[in-house]
Amino acid sequence: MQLLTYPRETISLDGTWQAIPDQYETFEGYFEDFFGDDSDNPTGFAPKPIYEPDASIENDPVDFNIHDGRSVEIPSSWGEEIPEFRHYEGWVWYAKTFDWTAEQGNNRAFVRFGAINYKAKVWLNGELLGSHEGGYTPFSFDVTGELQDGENTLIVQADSKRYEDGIPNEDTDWFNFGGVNRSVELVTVPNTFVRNYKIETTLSGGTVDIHVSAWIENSTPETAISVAFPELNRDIELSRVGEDEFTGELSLSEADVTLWRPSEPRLYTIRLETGDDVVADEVGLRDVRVSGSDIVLNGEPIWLRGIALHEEADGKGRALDSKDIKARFRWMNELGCNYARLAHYPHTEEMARTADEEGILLWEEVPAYWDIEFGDESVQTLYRQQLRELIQRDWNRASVILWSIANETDHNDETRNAVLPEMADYVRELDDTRLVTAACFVDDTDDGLVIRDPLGDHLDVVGINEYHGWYYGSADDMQRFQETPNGPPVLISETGGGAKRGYHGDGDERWTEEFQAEIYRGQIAAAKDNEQIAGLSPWILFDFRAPMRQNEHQRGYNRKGIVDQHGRKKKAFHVLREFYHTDHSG
Ligand code: GCB
Repeated sequence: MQLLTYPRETISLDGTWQAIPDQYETFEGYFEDFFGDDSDNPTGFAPKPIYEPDASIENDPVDFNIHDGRSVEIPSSWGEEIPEFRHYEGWVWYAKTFDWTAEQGNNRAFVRFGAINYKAKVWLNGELLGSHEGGYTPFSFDVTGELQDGENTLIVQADSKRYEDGIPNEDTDWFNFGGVNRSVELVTVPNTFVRNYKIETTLSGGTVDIHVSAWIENSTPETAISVAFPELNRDIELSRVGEDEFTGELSLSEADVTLWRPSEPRLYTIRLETGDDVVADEVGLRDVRVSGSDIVLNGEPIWLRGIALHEEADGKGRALDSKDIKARFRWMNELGCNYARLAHYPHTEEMARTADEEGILLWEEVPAYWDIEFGDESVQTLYRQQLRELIQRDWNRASVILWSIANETDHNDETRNAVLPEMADYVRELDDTRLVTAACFVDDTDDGLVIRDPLGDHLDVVGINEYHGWYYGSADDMQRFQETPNGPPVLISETGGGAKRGYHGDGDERWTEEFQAEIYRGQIAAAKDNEQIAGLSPWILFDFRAPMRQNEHQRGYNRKGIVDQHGRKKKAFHVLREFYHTDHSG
Protein backbone atom coordinates (compact mmCIF):
# COMPACT_ATOMS: atom_id res chain seq x y z
CA MET A 1 0.00 0.00 0.00
CA GLN A 2 1.34 3.36 -1.09
CA LEU A 3 2.49 5.51 1.85
CA LEU A 4 0.45 8.69 2.12
CA THR A 5 2.79 11.62 2.64
CA TYR A 6 1.45 14.74 0.99
CA PRO A 7 -0.81 15.95 3.80
CA ARG A 8 1.86 15.19 6.40
CA GLU A 9 4.61 17.45 7.59
CA THR A 10 7.79 15.87 6.30
CA ILE A 11 11.50 16.66 6.41
CA SER A 12 12.71 17.63 2.98
CA LEU A 13 15.87 16.03 1.67
CA ASP A 14 15.78 18.18 -1.46
CA GLY A 15 18.55 20.66 -2.08
CA THR A 16 22.16 20.10 -3.03
CA TRP A 17 23.24 16.53 -3.64
CA GLN A 18 26.40 15.11 -5.26
CA ALA A 19 26.13 13.27 -8.57
CA ILE A 20 28.69 11.04 -10.33
CA PRO A 21 28.07 9.42 -13.73
CA ASP A 22 29.05 5.76 -13.94
CA GLN A 23 28.78 4.96 -17.61
CA TYR A 24 30.70 1.67 -17.40
CA GLU A 25 28.97 0.63 -14.17
CA THR A 26 32.26 0.12 -12.37
CA PHE A 27 31.74 1.86 -9.07
CA GLU A 28 29.39 -0.42 -7.21
CA GLY A 29 32.34 -2.48 -5.96
CA TYR A 30 34.27 0.57 -4.79
CA PHE A 31 31.20 1.83 -3.15
CA GLU A 32 30.73 -1.36 -1.19
CA ASP A 33 34.37 -1.42 -0.10
CA PHE A 34 34.25 2.10 1.08
CA PHE A 35 30.81 2.21 2.57
CA GLY A 36 30.28 -1.38 3.56
CA ASP A 37 30.02 -1.86 7.30
CA ASP A 38 32.89 -4.37 7.32
CA SER A 39 34.76 -3.69 10.57
CA ASP A 40 38.08 -4.71 8.93
CA ASN A 41 37.73 -1.68 6.79
CA PRO A 42 39.53 1.00 8.77
CA THR A 43 37.28 3.65 7.37
CA GLY A 44 34.25 1.75 8.57
CA PHE A 45 31.28 3.77 7.68
CA ALA A 46 32.77 7.21 7.99
CA PRO A 47 31.43 9.44 5.30
CA LYS A 48 33.48 12.57 4.96
CA PRO A 49 32.39 15.69 3.15
CA ILE A 50 35.39 15.28 0.83
CA TYR A 51 37.15 11.97 0.78
CA GLU A 52 40.91 12.19 1.03
CA PRO A 53 42.71 9.24 -0.52
CA ASP A 54 44.45 7.13 2.11
CA ALA A 55 47.19 4.79 0.83
CA SER A 56 46.94 2.60 3.92
CA ILE A 57 43.49 1.44 2.92
CA GLU A 58 43.28 -1.52 0.61
CA ASN A 59 41.16 -0.87 -2.46
CA ASP A 60 41.24 2.79 -1.66
CA PRO A 61 38.89 4.16 -4.29
CA VAL A 62 41.09 6.90 -5.63
CA ASP A 63 38.94 7.22 -8.72
CA PHE A 64 35.63 7.47 -7.01
CA ASN A 65 34.44 9.32 -4.00
CA ILE A 66 30.74 9.35 -3.45
CA HIS A 67 30.94 12.75 -1.74
CA ASP A 68 32.93 14.35 -4.45
CA GLY A 69 30.50 14.44 -7.36
CA ARG A 70 29.07 17.38 -9.21
CA SER A 71 26.73 19.46 -7.11
CA VAL A 72 23.17 19.19 -8.35
CA GLU A 73 19.92 20.51 -7.01
CA ILE A 74 17.35 17.83 -6.29
CA PRO A 75 14.76 17.39 -7.67
CA SER A 76 16.13 17.71 -11.17
CA SER A 77 16.66 15.99 -14.47
CA TRP A 78 20.41 15.57 -14.63
CA GLY A 79 20.82 16.62 -18.25
CA GLU A 80 19.37 20.00 -17.40
CA GLU A 81 21.63 20.44 -14.39
CA ILE A 82 24.91 19.33 -15.96
CA PRO A 83 25.26 20.20 -19.65
CA GLU A 84 27.62 17.29 -20.38
CA PHE A 85 24.93 14.87 -19.16
CA ARG A 86 22.37 16.19 -21.64
CA HIS A 87 22.12 13.02 -23.69
CA TYR A 88 23.53 10.64 -21.11
CA GLU A 89 21.58 7.48 -20.35
CA GLY A 90 23.01 5.17 -17.75
CA TRP A 91 23.95 5.05 -14.10
CA VAL A 92 24.42 8.10 -11.90
CA TRP A 93 25.39 7.85 -8.24
CA TYR A 94 23.77 10.41 -6.00
CA ALA A 95 24.72 11.21 -2.42
CA LYS A 96 23.18 13.37 0.23
CA THR A 97 24.37 13.81 3.79
CA PHE A 98 21.98 15.17 6.37
CA ASP A 99 21.80 15.52 10.10
CA TRP A 100 19.28 13.75 12.20
CA THR A 101 18.54 13.73 15.88
CA ALA A 102 16.14 11.28 17.41
CA GLU A 103 14.05 14.15 18.84
CA GLN A 104 13.24 15.24 15.31
CA GLY A 105 11.17 12.23 14.71
CA ASN A 106 8.44 10.03 15.80
CA ASN A 107 8.67 6.29 16.30
CA ARG A 108 8.78 5.28 12.67
CA ALA A 109 10.60 6.87 9.77
CA PHE A 110 10.46 6.39 6.02
CA VAL A 111 12.40 7.86 3.17
CA ARG A 112 10.14 8.61 0.27
CA PHE A 113 11.07 9.35 -3.34
CA GLY A 114 8.52 11.11 -5.54
CA ALA A 115 10.04 9.56 -8.69
CA ILE A 116 13.40 8.44 -10.02
CA ASN A 117 13.79 7.68 -13.69
CA TYR A 118 14.05 4.76 -14.37
CA LYS A 119 15.49 2.25 -11.89
CA ALA A 120 16.78 3.08 -8.45
CA LYS A 121 18.76 1.33 -5.75
CA VAL A 122 18.99 3.06 -2.38
CA TRP A 123 21.34 2.81 0.62
CA LEU A 124 21.21 4.60 3.92
CA ASN A 125 24.41 4.66 5.96
CA GLY A 126 25.78 1.79 3.93
CA GLU A 127 22.70 -0.44 4.33
CA LEU A 128 20.84 -1.36 1.20
CA LEU A 129 17.21 -0.26 1.64
CA GLY A 130 15.91 -1.69 -1.60
CA SER A 131 15.29 -0.95 -5.22
CA HIS A 132 12.50 0.30 -7.45
CA GLU A 133 11.63 0.16 -11.11
CA GLY A 134 9.47 2.70 -12.90
CA GLY A 135 10.34 6.32 -13.55
CA TYR A 136 7.18 8.16 -12.56
CA THR A 137 5.67 6.84 -9.37
CA PRO A 138 6.59 7.28 -5.70
CA PHE A 139 8.15 4.67 -3.47
CA SER A 140 9.39 4.58 0.10
CA PHE A 141 11.53 2.51 2.44
CA ASP A 142 11.26 2.05 6.16
CA VAL A 143 14.41 3.56 7.72
CA THR A 144 13.37 3.35 11.35
CA GLY A 145 16.31 1.11 12.26
CA GLU A 146 18.82 2.79 9.94
CA LEU A 147 18.72 6.45 10.89
CA GLN A 148 21.47 7.44 13.28
CA ASP A 149 22.00 10.40 15.53
CA GLY A 150 24.24 12.89 13.78
CA GLU A 151 25.30 12.61 10.18
CA ASN A 152 23.52 10.23 7.80
CA THR A 153 24.32 9.46 4.19
CA LEU A 154 21.73 8.55 1.63
CA ILE A 155 23.06 7.05 -1.60
CA VAL A 156 21.01 6.48 -4.73
CA GLN A 157 22.07 4.64 -7.82
CA ALA A 158 19.79 5.93 -10.55
CA ASP A 159 19.70 4.12 -13.86
CA SER A 160 18.05 5.93 -16.76
CA LYS A 161 18.73 3.28 -19.40
CA ARG A 162 15.77 2.21 -21.51
CA TYR A 163 14.87 -1.48 -21.34
CA GLU A 164 13.15 -3.74 -23.82
CA ASP A 165 11.19 -5.26 -20.94
CA GLY A 166 10.54 -1.94 -19.25
CA ILE A 167 7.39 0.17 -19.04
CA PRO A 168 7.78 2.20 -21.14
CA ASN A 169 10.16 0.21 -23.29
CA GLU A 170 13.01 1.63 -25.37
CA ASP A 171 10.84 3.34 -27.91
CA THR A 172 8.93 6.47 -26.96
CA ASP A 173 8.16 9.79 -28.55
CA TRP A 174 9.46 11.75 -25.59
CA PHE A 175 12.83 12.50 -24.11
CA ASN A 176 14.19 10.19 -21.46
CA PHE A 177 15.03 12.63 -18.67
CA GLY A 178 17.15 10.71 -16.17
CA GLY A 179 17.37 11.80 -12.57
CA VAL A 180 15.79 12.19 -9.19
CA ASN A 181 13.00 14.08 -10.88
CA ARG A 182 10.78 14.59 -7.86
CA SER A 183 11.25 15.45 -4.20
CA VAL A 184 12.87 13.26 -1.57
CA GLU A 185 11.59 13.44 1.96
CA LEU A 186 11.77 11.84 5.37
CA VAL A 187 8.44 10.99 6.82
CA THR A 188 8.09 10.31 10.52
CA VAL A 189 4.99 8.81 12.04
CA PRO A 190 3.90 7.21 15.32
CA ASN A 191 4.18 3.46 15.60
CA THR A 192 0.52 3.00 14.68
CA PHE A 193 -0.36 5.28 11.81
CA VAL A 194 -2.60 5.84 8.81
CA ARG A 195 -0.69 4.41 5.88
CA ASN A 196 -3.30 5.48 3.35
CA TYR A 197 -6.99 6.11 3.05
CA LYS A 198 -9.57 6.23 0.31
CA ILE A 199 -12.76 8.23 -0.04
CA GLU A 200 -15.49 7.25 -2.47
CA THR A 201 -18.60 9.30 -3.17
CA THR A 202 -21.80 8.07 -4.83
CA LEU A 203 -24.82 10.12 -5.62
CA SER A 204 -28.21 8.41 -5.66
CA GLY A 205 -31.44 10.34 -5.70
CA GLY A 206 -30.75 13.31 -3.52
CA THR A 207 -28.35 11.40 -1.26
CA VAL A 208 -24.58 11.61 -1.21
CA ASP A 209 -23.06 8.40 0.14
CA ILE A 210 -19.49 8.67 1.33
CA HIS A 211 -17.48 5.55 1.92
CA VAL A 212 -14.12 5.88 3.68
CA SER A 213 -11.50 3.14 3.94
CA ALA A 214 -8.29 3.50 5.92
CA TRP A 215 -5.23 1.27 6.19
CA ILE A 216 -3.61 1.41 9.59
CA GLU A 217 -0.13 0.06 10.02
CA ASN A 218 0.71 -1.76 13.28
CA SER A 219 -2.83 -1.75 14.51
CA THR A 220 -3.66 -3.63 17.70
CA PRO A 221 -7.04 -5.13 18.62
CA GLU A 222 -7.73 -1.87 20.49
CA THR A 223 -6.95 0.38 17.54
CA ALA A 224 -9.79 2.72 16.65
CA ILE A 225 -9.95 5.27 13.89
CA SER A 226 -12.29 8.20 13.54
CA VAL A 227 -12.89 10.35 10.51
CA ALA A 228 -14.24 13.87 10.71
CA PHE A 229 -15.53 16.35 8.15
CA PRO A 230 -15.38 19.53 10.23
CA GLU A 231 -17.11 21.81 7.70
CA LEU A 232 -19.97 19.34 7.41
CA ASN A 233 -20.15 18.81 11.15
CA ARG A 234 -20.07 15.08 10.70
CA ASP A 235 -17.78 12.33 11.89
CA ILE A 236 -17.70 8.57 11.74
CA GLU A 237 -15.97 5.72 13.55
CA LEU A 238 -14.55 3.20 11.11
CA SER A 239 -14.89 -0.54 11.74
CA ARG A 240 -12.22 -3.10 11.12
CA VAL A 241 -12.81 -5.18 8.00
CA GLY A 242 -9.41 -6.78 7.57
CA GLU A 243 -6.07 -7.10 9.30
CA ASP A 244 -5.17 -3.46 8.71
CA GLU A 245 -8.23 -2.16 6.86
CA PHE A 246 -11.07 -0.14 8.41
CA THR A 247 -14.16 1.28 6.70
CA GLY A 248 -17.15 3.44 7.45
CA GLU A 249 -19.98 5.23 5.71
CA LEU A 250 -21.81 8.46 5.88
CA SER A 251 -24.92 9.63 4.04
CA LEU A 252 -25.69 13.26 3.48
CA SER A 253 -28.46 15.05 1.75
CA GLU A 254 -27.31 16.58 -1.53
CA ALA A 255 -28.76 19.86 -0.34
CA ASP A 256 -26.22 19.98 2.51
CA VAL A 257 -23.13 19.44 0.36
CA THR A 258 -21.53 21.38 -2.46
CA LEU A 259 -20.49 18.67 -4.87
CA TRP A 260 -17.12 19.19 -6.54
CA ARG A 261 -17.35 20.22 -10.18
CA PRO A 262 -15.10 22.23 -12.56
CA SER A 263 -17.23 25.35 -12.20
CA GLU A 264 -17.19 25.08 -8.40
CA PRO A 265 -14.30 22.93 -7.17
CA ARG A 266 -15.32 22.89 -3.51
CA LEU A 267 -12.95 20.97 -1.25
CA TYR A 268 -13.68 19.76 2.26
CA THR A 269 -11.27 18.89 5.02
CA ILE A 270 -11.18 15.24 6.00
CA ARG A 271 -9.44 14.48 9.27
CA LEU A 272 -8.40 10.93 10.15
CA GLU A 273 -7.27 10.18 13.66
CA THR A 274 -5.90 7.01 15.19
CA GLY A 275 -4.04 7.14 18.51
CA ASP A 276 -1.32 9.77 18.14
CA ASP A 277 -1.62 9.99 14.39
CA VAL A 278 -3.69 12.68 12.73
CA VAL A 279 -3.90 13.25 8.98
CA ALA A 280 -5.88 16.15 7.54
CA ASP A 281 -6.44 16.31 3.81
CA GLU A 282 -8.62 18.25 1.37
CA VAL A 283 -11.06 16.31 -0.77
CA GLY A 284 -13.81 16.98 -3.27
CA LEU A 285 -17.06 14.99 -3.17
CA ARG A 286 -18.40 14.05 -6.56
CA ASP A 287 -19.85 11.20 -8.57
CA VAL A 288 -18.69 10.28 -12.06
CA ARG A 289 -20.18 7.62 -14.29
CA VAL A 290 -21.13 6.84 -17.84
CA SER A 291 -24.67 6.85 -19.18
CA GLY A 292 -25.05 5.76 -22.80
CA SER A 293 -22.54 7.88 -24.72
CA ASP A 294 -22.27 10.54 -22.02
CA ILE A 295 -19.81 11.11 -19.25
CA VAL A 296 -21.93 12.16 -16.31
CA LEU A 297 -20.65 14.23 -13.42
CA ASN A 298 -22.96 14.62 -10.42
CA GLY A 299 -25.91 13.53 -12.53
CA GLU A 300 -25.23 15.94 -15.43
CA PRO A 301 -23.59 15.09 -18.77
CA ILE A 302 -20.33 16.95 -19.19
CA TRP A 303 -18.35 17.58 -22.37
CA LEU A 304 -14.62 17.50 -21.78
CA ARG A 305 -12.83 20.55 -23.15
CA GLY A 306 -9.30 19.36 -22.79
CA ILE A 307 -5.70 19.49 -23.81
CA ALA A 308 -2.93 16.89 -23.49
CA LEU A 309 0.30 17.62 -21.64
CA HIS A 310 3.69 16.07 -21.16
CA GLU A 311 5.46 16.77 -17.89
CA GLU A 312 8.26 18.93 -19.17
CA ALA A 313 9.43 22.51 -18.63
CA ASP A 314 11.97 24.29 -20.76
CA GLY A 315 15.41 23.92 -19.17
CA LYS A 316 14.08 21.83 -16.29
CA GLY A 317 13.26 18.53 -17.90
CA ARG A 318 10.76 16.61 -15.89
CA ALA A 319 11.36 18.34 -12.56
CA LEU A 320 8.52 20.85 -12.49
CA ASP A 321 8.20 23.17 -9.54
CA SER A 322 5.06 24.79 -8.14
CA LYS A 323 5.44 27.81 -10.38
CA ASP A 324 5.62 25.65 -13.51
CA ILE A 325 2.53 23.81 -12.37
CA LYS A 326 0.59 27.00 -11.72
CA ALA A 327 1.65 28.27 -15.16
CA ARG A 328 0.22 25.14 -16.79
CA PHE A 329 -3.12 25.73 -15.14
CA ARG A 330 -3.09 29.35 -16.27
CA TRP A 331 -2.70 28.13 -19.86
CA MET A 332 -5.52 25.67 -19.44
CA ASN A 333 -7.79 28.26 -17.86
CA GLU A 334 -7.05 30.69 -20.65
CA LEU A 335 -8.02 28.04 -23.19
CA GLY A 336 -11.26 27.43 -21.36
CA CYS A 337 -10.43 23.84 -20.45
CA ASN A 338 -12.32 21.83 -17.90
CA TYR A 339 -10.15 18.77 -18.53
CA ALA A 340 -6.57 17.64 -19.25
CA ARG A 341 -4.91 14.45 -20.33
CA LEU A 342 -1.71 13.94 -18.35
CA ALA A 343 0.20 11.88 -20.90
CA HIS A 344 1.94 9.36 -21.09
CA TYR A 345 2.95 8.47 -17.55
CA PRO A 346 2.05 9.61 -14.06
CA HIS A 347 2.81 13.30 -13.61
CA THR A 348 3.72 14.77 -10.27
CA GLU A 349 1.11 14.46 -7.52
CA GLU A 350 0.96 18.25 -7.32
CA MET A 351 -0.69 18.34 -10.75
CA ALA A 352 -3.67 16.43 -9.42
CA ARG A 353 -3.71 18.43 -6.19
CA THR A 354 -3.78 21.65 -8.20
CA ALA A 355 -6.41 20.25 -10.56
CA ASP A 356 -8.58 19.60 -7.50
CA GLU A 357 -8.27 23.25 -6.55
CA GLU A 358 -8.63 24.60 -10.08
CA GLY A 359 -11.51 22.40 -11.18
CA ILE A 360 -9.79 20.61 -14.03
CA LEU A 361 -10.84 17.01 -14.63
CA LEU A 362 -7.98 14.63 -15.32
CA TRP A 363 -7.08 11.59 -17.37
CA GLU A 364 -4.09 9.89 -15.74
CA GLU A 365 -2.12 7.03 -17.23
CA VAL A 366 0.78 4.62 -16.95
CA PRO A 367 3.41 4.39 -19.70
CA ALA A 368 2.12 1.24 -21.38
CA TYR A 369 2.98 2.88 -24.65
CA TRP A 370 3.18 1.47 -28.17
CA ASP A 371 4.84 -1.85 -28.03
CA ILE A 372 5.64 -3.17 -24.57
CA GLU A 373 6.24 -6.88 -23.89
CA PHE A 374 2.68 -7.76 -22.96
CA GLY A 375 3.36 -11.48 -22.84
CA ASP A 376 6.23 -11.29 -20.36
CA GLU A 377 5.00 -12.07 -16.85
CA SER A 378 7.55 -9.83 -15.18
CA VAL A 379 6.35 -6.98 -17.39
CA GLN A 380 2.78 -7.73 -16.32
CA THR A 381 3.88 -7.57 -12.68
CA LEU A 382 5.58 -4.24 -13.31
CA TYR A 383 2.47 -3.06 -15.14
CA ARG A 384 0.27 -3.84 -12.14
CA GLN A 385 2.80 -2.24 -9.83
CA GLN A 386 2.78 1.02 -11.78
CA LEU A 387 -1.03 1.07 -11.91
CA ARG A 388 -1.17 0.43 -8.18
CA GLU A 389 1.38 3.08 -7.31
CA LEU A 390 -0.42 5.70 -9.36
CA ILE A 391 -3.93 4.81 -8.27
CA GLN A 392 -3.09 4.59 -4.58
CA ARG A 393 -1.36 7.95 -4.84
CA ASP A 394 -4.24 9.82 -6.50
CA TRP A 395 -7.41 7.95 -5.59
CA ASN A 396 -8.53 10.76 -3.31
CA ARG A 397 -8.34 13.41 -5.99
CA ALA A 398 -11.79 14.43 -7.18
CA SER A 399 -10.23 15.82 -10.35
CA VAL A 400 -9.09 12.39 -11.52
CA ILE A 401 -11.96 10.75 -13.36
CA LEU A 402 -10.17 8.51 -15.87
CA TRP A 403 -7.51 5.88 -15.41
CA SER A 404 -5.94 5.05 -18.74
CA ILE A 405 -4.26 1.69 -19.07
CA ALA A 406 -2.52 2.01 -22.45
CA ASN A 407 -1.65 4.26 -25.36
CA GLU A 408 -1.72 3.21 -29.01
CA THR A 409 -1.13 -0.47 -28.55
CA ASP A 410 -1.66 -2.87 -31.41
CA HIS A 411 -5.19 -4.29 -31.41
CA ASN A 412 -4.17 -7.04 -33.81
CA ASP A 413 -1.83 -8.47 -31.20
CA GLU A 414 -3.55 -11.40 -29.48
CA THR A 415 -1.35 -11.26 -26.42
CA ARG A 416 -2.11 -7.59 -25.93
CA ASN A 417 -5.79 -8.33 -26.40
CA ALA A 418 -5.62 -10.92 -23.63
CA VAL A 419 -3.58 -8.85 -21.19
CA LEU A 420 -5.21 -5.42 -21.40
CA PRO A 421 -8.65 -6.57 -20.19
CA GLU A 422 -6.87 -8.06 -17.17
CA MET A 423 -5.31 -4.68 -16.49
CA ALA A 424 -8.72 -3.00 -16.80
CA ASP A 425 -10.06 -5.49 -14.24
CA TYR A 426 -7.10 -4.83 -11.99
CA VAL A 427 -7.79 -1.09 -12.07
CA ARG A 428 -11.42 -1.71 -11.10
CA GLU A 429 -10.30 -3.94 -8.23
CA LEU A 430 -8.25 -1.04 -6.90
CA ASP A 431 -10.77 1.67 -7.66
CA ASP A 432 -14.19 1.09 -9.14
CA THR A 433 -15.42 4.64 -8.75
CA ARG A 434 -13.58 6.05 -11.75
CA LEU A 435 -13.75 5.32 -15.44
CA VAL A 436 -11.29 3.03 -17.19
CA THR A 437 -10.04 4.10 -20.58
CA ALA A 438 -7.18 3.67 -23.09
CA ALA A 439 -6.00 5.61 -26.11
CA CYS A 440 -6.88 3.36 -29.07
CA PHE A 441 -6.89 3.68 -32.85
CA VAL A 442 -9.73 4.14 -35.30
CA ASP A 443 -9.83 1.97 -38.40
CA ASP A 444 -10.56 3.46 -41.78
CA THR A 445 -13.00 1.05 -43.47
CA ASP A 446 -15.54 1.09 -46.30
CA ASP A 447 -18.12 1.76 -43.62
CA GLY A 448 -16.29 4.87 -42.45
CA LEU A 449 -14.04 5.39 -39.44
CA VAL A 450 -14.80 2.76 -36.84
CA ILE A 451 -13.36 1.50 -33.59
CA ARG A 452 -12.45 -2.14 -34.13
CA ASP A 453 -10.38 -2.55 -31.01
CA PRO A 454 -11.79 -5.46 -28.94
CA LEU A 455 -10.49 -3.70 -25.85
CA GLY A 456 -13.38 -1.27 -26.31
CA ASP A 457 -15.68 -3.87 -24.70
CA HIS A 458 -13.65 -3.65 -21.48
CA LEU A 459 -13.45 0.11 -21.23
CA ASP A 460 -15.93 2.64 -19.84
CA VAL A 461 -14.70 5.33 -22.18
CA VAL A 462 -12.79 4.78 -25.42
CA GLY A 463 -10.00 7.19 -26.27
CA ILE A 464 -9.00 7.56 -29.91
CA ASN A 465 -5.75 8.98 -31.16
CA GLU A 466 -6.19 10.08 -34.74
CA TYR A 467 -4.16 12.39 -36.93
CA HIS A 468 -6.45 13.03 -39.87
CA GLY A 469 -5.05 16.04 -41.61
CA TRP A 470 -1.51 15.41 -40.43
CA TYR A 471 -0.22 11.86 -40.91
CA TYR A 472 -3.03 10.97 -43.32
CA GLY A 473 -6.07 12.38 -45.11
CA SER A 474 -7.67 15.63 -44.14
CA ALA A 475 -9.03 16.79 -40.80
CA ASP A 476 -12.54 16.78 -42.31
CA ASP A 477 -12.27 13.01 -42.72
CA MET A 478 -13.20 12.77 -39.07
CA GLN A 479 -16.75 13.55 -40.25
CA ARG A 480 -16.75 9.90 -41.37
CA PHE A 481 -16.47 8.72 -37.77
CA GLN A 482 -19.34 6.29 -37.24
CA GLU A 483 -21.34 6.71 -34.10
CA THR A 484 -22.35 3.52 -32.38
CA PRO A 485 -25.83 4.21 -31.07
CA ASN A 486 -25.65 3.94 -27.31
CA GLY A 487 -21.98 3.03 -27.61
CA PRO A 488 -19.58 4.13 -24.90
CA PRO A 489 -18.44 7.74 -24.79
CA VAL A 490 -15.50 8.42 -27.09
CA LEU A 491 -12.83 10.97 -26.29
CA ILE A 492 -10.48 12.19 -28.97
CA SER A 493 -7.46 11.60 -26.80
CA GLU A 494 -5.05 12.94 -29.45
CA THR A 495 -5.26 14.86 -32.67
CA GLY A 496 -3.26 17.73 -34.11
CA GLY A 497 -0.28 18.47 -36.27
CA GLY A 498 3.13 20.11 -36.17
CA ALA A 499 3.94 23.80 -36.61
CA LYS A 500 7.10 25.76 -36.07
CA ARG A 501 6.10 28.80 -34.08
CA GLY A 502 6.65 31.94 -36.14
CA TYR A 503 6.69 30.02 -39.44
CA HIS A 504 3.87 31.30 -41.63
CA GLY A 505 2.47 30.49 -45.03
CA ASP A 506 -0.64 29.23 -46.71
CA GLY A 507 -3.03 26.93 -44.93
CA ASP A 508 -1.79 24.05 -47.08
CA GLU A 509 1.89 24.41 -46.25
CA ARG A 510 3.06 21.91 -43.69
CA TRP A 511 4.85 23.17 -40.56
CA THR A 512 3.23 26.59 -40.78
CA GLU A 513 1.05 27.82 -37.95
CA GLU A 514 -1.71 28.22 -40.53
CA PHE A 515 -1.56 24.54 -41.52
CA GLN A 516 -1.83 23.47 -37.88
CA ALA A 517 -4.71 25.89 -37.28
CA GLU A 518 -6.59 24.38 -40.26
CA ILE A 519 -6.27 20.92 -38.75
CA TYR A 520 -7.78 22.23 -35.54
CA ARG A 521 -10.68 23.82 -37.43
CA GLY A 522 -11.44 20.57 -39.26
CA GLN A 523 -11.17 18.42 -36.16
CA ILE A 524 -13.36 20.70 -34.11
CA ALA A 525 -16.03 20.73 -36.81
CA ALA A 526 -16.06 16.94 -36.83
CA ALA A 527 -16.05 16.49 -33.06
CA LYS A 528 -18.48 19.07 -31.87
CA ASP A 529 -21.73 17.63 -33.20
CA ASN A 530 -20.94 13.95 -33.02
CA GLU A 531 -23.20 12.41 -30.39
CA GLN A 532 -20.68 9.84 -29.28
CA ILE A 533 -17.71 12.15 -28.86
CA ALA A 534 -17.71 13.38 -25.29
CA GLY A 535 -14.60 15.53 -25.40
CA LEU A 536 -11.24 16.33 -26.85
CA SER A 537 -7.63 16.58 -25.69
CA PRO A 538 -5.60 17.69 -28.71
CA TRP A 539 -1.94 16.86 -28.84
CA ILE A 540 -0.47 18.96 -27.18
CA LEU A 541 -0.12 22.10 -25.05
CA PHE A 542 3.66 22.59 -25.43
CA ASP A 543 6.31 21.56 -27.93
CA PHE A 544 8.42 18.93 -26.21
CA ARG A 545 11.79 17.22 -26.57
CA ALA A 546 11.58 14.16 -28.82
CA PRO A 547 14.77 12.50 -30.08
CA MET A 548 13.00 10.95 -33.07
CA ARG A 549 11.92 14.34 -34.45
CA GLN A 550 14.86 15.78 -36.29
CA ASN A 551 13.77 17.55 -39.47
CA GLU A 552 14.66 21.18 -40.07
CA HIS A 553 11.54 22.41 -38.27
CA GLN A 554 11.87 20.07 -35.36
CA ARG A 555 15.52 19.69 -34.36
CA GLY A 556 14.79 17.36 -31.49
CA TYR A 557 11.34 18.71 -30.63
CA ASN A 558 7.89 17.40 -31.36
CA ARG A 559 6.26 20.58 -32.70
CA LYS A 560 2.63 19.65 -32.21
CA GLY A 561 2.35 22.11 -29.32
CA ILE A 562 -0.13 24.93 -29.64
CA VAL A 563 2.43 26.84 -27.60
CA ASP A 564 6.16 26.44 -28.19
CA GLN A 565 8.58 25.29 -25.50
CA HIS A 566 9.22 28.93 -24.50
CA GLY A 567 5.54 29.64 -23.99
CA ARG A 568 4.82 31.47 -27.25
CA LYS A 569 1.39 30.77 -28.65
CA LYS A 570 0.67 29.50 -32.14
CA LYS A 571 -2.47 30.22 -34.12
CA ALA A 572 -4.05 26.89 -33.23
CA PHE A 573 -4.14 28.00 -29.59
CA HIS A 574 -6.61 30.73 -30.52
CA VAL A 575 -8.70 28.38 -32.64
CA LEU A 576 -9.09 25.97 -29.75
CA ARG A 577 -9.68 28.78 -27.28
CA GLU A 578 -12.44 30.19 -29.45
CA PHE A 579 -14.13 26.79 -29.63
CA TYR A 580 -13.89 26.15 -25.90
CA HIS A 581 -15.26 29.58 -25.06
CA THR A 582 -18.23 29.35 -27.41
CA ASP A 583 -19.24 25.71 -27.93
CA HIS A 584 -19.62 23.25 -25.08
CA SER A 585 -18.62 26.00 -22.72
CA GLY A 586 -21.24 25.22 -20.06
C1 GCB B 1 0.90 9.68 -30.80
C2 GCB B 1 1.55 9.38 -29.52
C3 GCB B 1 2.31 10.58 -28.99
C4 GCB B 1 3.12 11.18 -30.13
C5 GCB B 1 2.15 11.67 -31.18
C6 GCB B 1 2.83 12.25 -32.43
O1 GCB B 1 -0.08 9.16 -31.18
O2 GCB B 1 0.65 8.93 -28.55
O3 GCB B 1 3.14 10.17 -27.96
O4 GCB B 1 3.93 12.21 -29.67
O5 GCB B 1 1.40 10.60 -31.64
O6 GCB B 1 3.25 13.40 -32.37
O7 GCB B 1 2.91 11.54 -33.43
